[in-house]
Amino acid sequence: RGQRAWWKEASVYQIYPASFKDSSGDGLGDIPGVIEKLDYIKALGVDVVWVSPIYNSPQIDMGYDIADYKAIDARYGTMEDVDRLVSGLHERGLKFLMDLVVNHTSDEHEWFRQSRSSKANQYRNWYIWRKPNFDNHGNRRPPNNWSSYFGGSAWAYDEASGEYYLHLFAKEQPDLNWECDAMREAVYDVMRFWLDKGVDGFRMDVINLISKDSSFADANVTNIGQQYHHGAQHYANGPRLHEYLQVIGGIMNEYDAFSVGEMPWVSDSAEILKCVGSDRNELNMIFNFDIVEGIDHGDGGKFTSKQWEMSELKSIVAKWQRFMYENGGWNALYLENHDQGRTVSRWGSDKPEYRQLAAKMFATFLGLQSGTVFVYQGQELGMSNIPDHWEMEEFKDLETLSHWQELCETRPNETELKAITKAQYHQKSRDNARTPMQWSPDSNAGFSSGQPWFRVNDTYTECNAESQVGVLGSPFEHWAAILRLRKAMPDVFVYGDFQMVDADSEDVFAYTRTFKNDSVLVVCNFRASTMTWTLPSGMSRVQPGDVLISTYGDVPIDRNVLRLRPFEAFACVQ
Ligand code: TEU
Repeated sequence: RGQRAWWKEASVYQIYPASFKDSSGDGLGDIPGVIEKLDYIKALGVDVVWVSPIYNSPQIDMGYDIADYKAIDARYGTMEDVDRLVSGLHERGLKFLMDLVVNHTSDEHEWFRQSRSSKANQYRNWYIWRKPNFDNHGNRRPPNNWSSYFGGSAWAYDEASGEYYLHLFAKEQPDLNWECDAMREAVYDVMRFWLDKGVDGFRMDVINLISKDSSFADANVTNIGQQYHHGAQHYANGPRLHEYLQVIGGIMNEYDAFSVGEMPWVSDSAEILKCVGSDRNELNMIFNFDIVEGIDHGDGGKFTSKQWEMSELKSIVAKWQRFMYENGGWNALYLENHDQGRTVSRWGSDKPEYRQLAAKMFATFLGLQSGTVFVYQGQELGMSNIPDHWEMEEFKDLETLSHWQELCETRPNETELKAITKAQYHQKSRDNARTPMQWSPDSNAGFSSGQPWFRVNDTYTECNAESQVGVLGSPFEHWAAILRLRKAMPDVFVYGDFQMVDADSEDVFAYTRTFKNDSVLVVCNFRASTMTWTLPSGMSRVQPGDVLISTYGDVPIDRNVLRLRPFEAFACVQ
């Protein structure tokens, strides 16, 4: 089923450049720092490296606000550094993905400066400008009730021209107007510029938001009492998305390049299949948000709590594993990135006695599914969330800080709510993923010889690369073994079928991967305690010689009943 392709067999490592490795001593990671660590990345066994944005940017949203698509931010290095990075990767047989943010630019991009300069400017139409509304009292109001992801209205008023521009994210991130032919050509030109330079593909930021419904109708009122509402129904997978993606797909095909699109706020599988179906020529794969925004976001949004349920996780995983297999699409597998809390803290345990076990269990759970595996820097070490005792002043992320500010302004005296919300930040704030990479037990975790831009997680003396690389049983070596296993058995682990086993268990996540007569059983104990698990009837008993990988080094066999130790996981041939 489905054609074979190099990108289906590949694994990707994501680098957040600010926090990866600082070579200059200014406290901020940089491109030469990435180059220093290429052998480390190679040793992990990935095939592709994706680096979060390194373009010239005022860094309002850590580079997801681009001021010049063809220039490198001096804080990260130079264009020559990028050339050296690309050749260093290629020499090692690795590919390079740029992070392309083309739903919006920075408000400091020349296109926006021009656009805002006058209504008559030829760039005016490159962004989305609308006249104000006025209420019954003659007060000026935004053109509609859409909220910005970072709080407040999605529209910002521009005094000079008396109009509003749209920004689905920060007001310093104006949305590009994809209805404008010249603007689209400029974006395609940017893509060609990088592909001509030798980059191997793109991770495309919020690519499903580029086509807005041109009526700009109000969003449904979802939060009674609130002024602004989530308008995704009017712009997530909007009317012309596929037309644009087919042009993008055409360019990617010319270069045999790789694409992964980030797609928040869409769940309709038929619609997603249109983006990734093998006959569609749009994108290779997408990141969906079903797990990371589904299982533990409360009704009141990301920073309200919801106890995650195994049954929900299972139904999400089974749905996408089956769906893509049956319909010729492809999954991007991820649990972490620069926007998410760390897996061990969020869904496992980061207690010292469990952290490594949980990290290895999640590696097994994710890494043996069907899809292209994405590993986020530090995930391979089992890095954890920022410690509970860190106070608000340690947080730096725009999303968290705007949420906190709004809370302090609107509910200043609700101490209990504030405490609950802070606990939520410690679970899900994007900052959890953005602490410096922990290279060694030396000062600043070996990340920088200067003062790091972000405080180093207290765990660095125990949790660091130096103590894991080459050490049997470490999370790093376990991840490397998982990635090797995929390479050694591509029929089963890349192209094989997925079937859930014992879907009713609340504690154990088990599945099989099968290709023709070959079948492998994967068993993961998600709990920090010993669990008894009975092999379903019809499955052959687990034999030591059949075990392909295990997190404890041996397997807990007692006929067909297994006593799974805390966070134990293994895979064995059936
Ligand atoms: O993220 C898009 C996005 O939807 C995120 O805001 C996400 O929902 C949230 O952070 C996770 O819960 C992308 C980038 O990954 C993010 O870093 C940028 O801030 C955003 O686009 C705007 O470019």
